[in-house]
Amino acid sequence: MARFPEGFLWGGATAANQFEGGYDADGKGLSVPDIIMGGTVDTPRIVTPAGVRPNTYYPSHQGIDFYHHYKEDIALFAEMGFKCFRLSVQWSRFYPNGDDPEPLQAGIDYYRDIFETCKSYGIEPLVTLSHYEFPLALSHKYGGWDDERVIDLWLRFADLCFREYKGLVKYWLTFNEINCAMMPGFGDIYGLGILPPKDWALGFSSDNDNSWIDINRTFHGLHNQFVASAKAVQIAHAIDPENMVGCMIAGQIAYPYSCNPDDVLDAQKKIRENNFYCGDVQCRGEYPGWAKALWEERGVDVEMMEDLAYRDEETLLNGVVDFYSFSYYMSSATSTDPSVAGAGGNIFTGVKNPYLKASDWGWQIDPKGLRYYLEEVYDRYQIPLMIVENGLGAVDERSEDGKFHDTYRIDYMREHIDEMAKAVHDGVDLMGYTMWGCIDLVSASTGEMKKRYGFIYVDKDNDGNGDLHREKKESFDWYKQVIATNGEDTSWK
Ligand code: BGP
Repeated sequence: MARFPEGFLWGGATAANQFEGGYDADGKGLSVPDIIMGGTVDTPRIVTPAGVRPNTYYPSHQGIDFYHHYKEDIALFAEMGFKCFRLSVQWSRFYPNGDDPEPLQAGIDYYRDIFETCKSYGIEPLVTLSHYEFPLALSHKYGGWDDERVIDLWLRFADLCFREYKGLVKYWLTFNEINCAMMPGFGDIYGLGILPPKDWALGFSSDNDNSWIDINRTFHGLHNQFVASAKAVQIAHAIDPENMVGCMIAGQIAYPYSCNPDDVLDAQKKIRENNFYCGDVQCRGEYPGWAKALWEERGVDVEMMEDLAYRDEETLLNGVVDFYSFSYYMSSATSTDPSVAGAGGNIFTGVKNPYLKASDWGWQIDPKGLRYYLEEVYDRYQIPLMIVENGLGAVDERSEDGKFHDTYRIDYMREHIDEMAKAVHDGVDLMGYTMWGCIDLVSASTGEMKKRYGFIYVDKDNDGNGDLHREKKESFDWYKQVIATNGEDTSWK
C-alpha cells in the first residue's frame, strides 16, 4: 500500500518578510517586520516602533532578495519536483499604508508573475495572506488588530487577492500561526501589529519590560482576526468555489514530565490553550467551553469577550476553514515540579525532555510527536490536514570538497516524513507537506541567517554580507528523490 495519497502536495514554505527583500521597492509601504532589527540566539531583536533608524541593519529589507531572484529560485524548486510552494503576500505591497484608496498595480503584477511562473512548472502556490506582516502605517494610525476598522481593510486586501489570482491560486491560509498572538510581546507585535511605545527587545527573556502589553487588546485583536478569517473564507468561496482556505496553527505538543496527575492535567491544559483555542474557533466555528476559564485566568475582560463571541457567533460558524494547516518543529514537556530544569530554546517554554535531543537553538526534536499531533488533531476536527512548516534550523558549514553535506537535515526530515506515513496509515487525511525554509532565509525569532533551513544555500551572513548566490546542498537531491517516489523512498546513501 502506498504511504502517501496520490497528488500529495510535496513542497517548501517561505514568508515574504523573511525572504523577499525589496522592502520599499515599487511603492511598497513599511510593514511591521521592517522595523525589527537582527539578533542571535542570545541577543534579542530590537523593535523600533517609530520607524526605520538610519544606518541600521534590518534583515527584512533585503531578505535573500527573492524579489529579484524569484525566477531562478522557482526553477530550482521545480528541479526538486515541488508540487506546491508556500509563500506569503504582503499587504503593504498592495496597499502601502493599508488603507490607500487604490491598490498598487506593481504589487499585483509582481505576485501574478510569481504565481504564473509556479504554474508553468505545475507547482501549486499555497498563499498565506498574513504571515507576520502588517502595514506599519496602520499600527501608527489604529494601533493594530484590536481596532475593528482593521477587519474591513484587511478584507479589502484579501478580496483583491482572491479576485486577481482567481484560477492561479487555489490554496489559501488566512493568518500564519494565529495562536502565536497569545505569546506576550512577540504575538502582539508580529501577530497583531500592536507596537510597544518605545524601542523594545523582542526576546523571550523574563527581564523584558512587558508593562505596555494589554491582554484585552491581545485577545480582542485575536478575536478580530477570527472574524476576518471567517469572512475571508466566505468571500473566497463566493469568488471561486474551487478555493480552499485553511487556518494555520503553530503546532505545540506538551508531554507530562511524569505520570503525576498534576503534570498530566498541566500538559492537557497547555495543549488545549496552545492549539485548540484557535483551532476550535476556526474549525468548529465556536470558542471551546473552557474559553471563559482561560479568559478569567489570564485577566481578560470576560464580559467583553462574551459579547464579542455572541455578536459574531454566526460569522464564525459560517466561516469554518476547509482544512487545518500547522507548523511543527518540536515538542515540549511540562512539569508542575519547580525543581525540574527548563529546556531553553527561544519560542516554546517547558522542561527538558530526557528522551529527546535538541537543535543548536534548543528546539527539542521529536518526529513521533508529529504523528501524535496529526492523530490528535484529526480525531478532533476530521478535516484534511496539511503540514506547512517543518524543518531543522542549523549552522551549515562548507565541507572540504566545497559542498554542503547537510545529512543532519536529511535525517531530521526523513524521521518526520516516516512518522507522517504512519499517521496516514492510521487514517489521517493528510494533503501535503511543505518543508520550512526550502531556501535559506531570515529566522523569524532571531533575525539570523546563520540559522539555516534550506535545501538551497544562500550566500549571506547575519550582518547582511554575501553575494546572495544560490547553491544546492546535499539535501536538495535527497528531497528530489523523496518527491519523485511520492515519499516511498526516504533513504539516503
Ligand atoms: C515559524 C514561523 C516561520 C519560521 C519558523 C522557524 O514560527 O511561522 O516564519 O520562521 O517558525 O522559526 P525561526 O525562523 O525562528 O527559526
